[in-house]
Amino acid sequence: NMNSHKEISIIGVPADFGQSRRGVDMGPSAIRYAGVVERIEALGHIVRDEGDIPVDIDAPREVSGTNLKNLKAVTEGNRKLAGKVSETVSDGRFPLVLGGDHSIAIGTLAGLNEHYSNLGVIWYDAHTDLNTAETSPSGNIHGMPLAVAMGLGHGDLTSIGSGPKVKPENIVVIGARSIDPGERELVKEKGIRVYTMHEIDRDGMTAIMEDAISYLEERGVDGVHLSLDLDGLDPLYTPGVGTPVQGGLSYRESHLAMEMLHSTGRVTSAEFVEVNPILDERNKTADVAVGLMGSLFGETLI
Ligand code: B3U
Ligand code: MN
Ligand code: MN
Repeated sequence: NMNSHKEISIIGVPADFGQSRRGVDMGPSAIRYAGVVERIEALGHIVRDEGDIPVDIDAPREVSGTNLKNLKAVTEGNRKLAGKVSETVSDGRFPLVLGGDHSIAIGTLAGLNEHYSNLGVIWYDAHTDLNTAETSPSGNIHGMPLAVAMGLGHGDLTSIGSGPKVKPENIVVIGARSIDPGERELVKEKGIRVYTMHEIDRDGMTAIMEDAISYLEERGVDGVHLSLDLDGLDPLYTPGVGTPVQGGLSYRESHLAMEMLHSTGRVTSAEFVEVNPILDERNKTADVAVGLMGSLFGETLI
């Protein structure tokens, strides 16, 4: 539709420091190869590919002596990303961030925080990403970004940008089915709205999305960020992810969710993360990611 054209900046983040499987740094390339620019331009939007945030992919890996792997590299990359995201919003453009592993959400949310005082966040993921160094079973920072955004975790990470980036009551998680004990406690303690696969199976995606959207509207959010981890979908549809979890969201549920988000007109930024072309089958996961972006930006069947 001609009245809702957006100016969209694509920001690639070729970083894999938040987890232990190499290859997710090639996610932005795989998503570009799958035709992201053309797909979104075809909807009438003005798309500018800003290229990639400079990431030192050859930085040495920190494997021992810390329960926060590659803390320095994750921190540096996220500082740069936060600056770029903030600049993009200043220019009146919609930031569309391509990962990279999910630790990059730390930088995206830090950048957005410069512009929103009551941001809503939709976290589409098999995991809740609410670990801290104390609760993490892996030391992988990609399992921590939502906690960091609430101001919980290592000071190097929480101090990117200023203050907490999102209020716990402004978060909705969709698709969770692998939740660590410390994360479960945090969900209860902070009252985070988590729609697990149980609720989605029981009520259906339509009801879940209607509930999620009206929940955020009742919170009076001044923007909505979609953080979509491709492992939220079932590995049948998105096998190219580092930590696949069976029993996930379907291709059809996910498109429906994106279409419903589009029709709210409220989404102000998005990121698509964890596409790992090394683990993928013929770029299937990147293709699915680009299809979901199409629906998010207004593609319809007729
Ligand atoms: N919760 C586990 C596993 C995990 C989190 N995010 C992903 N995997 N992609 C952890 O390591 O924190
Ligand atoms: Mn995940
Ligand atoms: Mn994640």
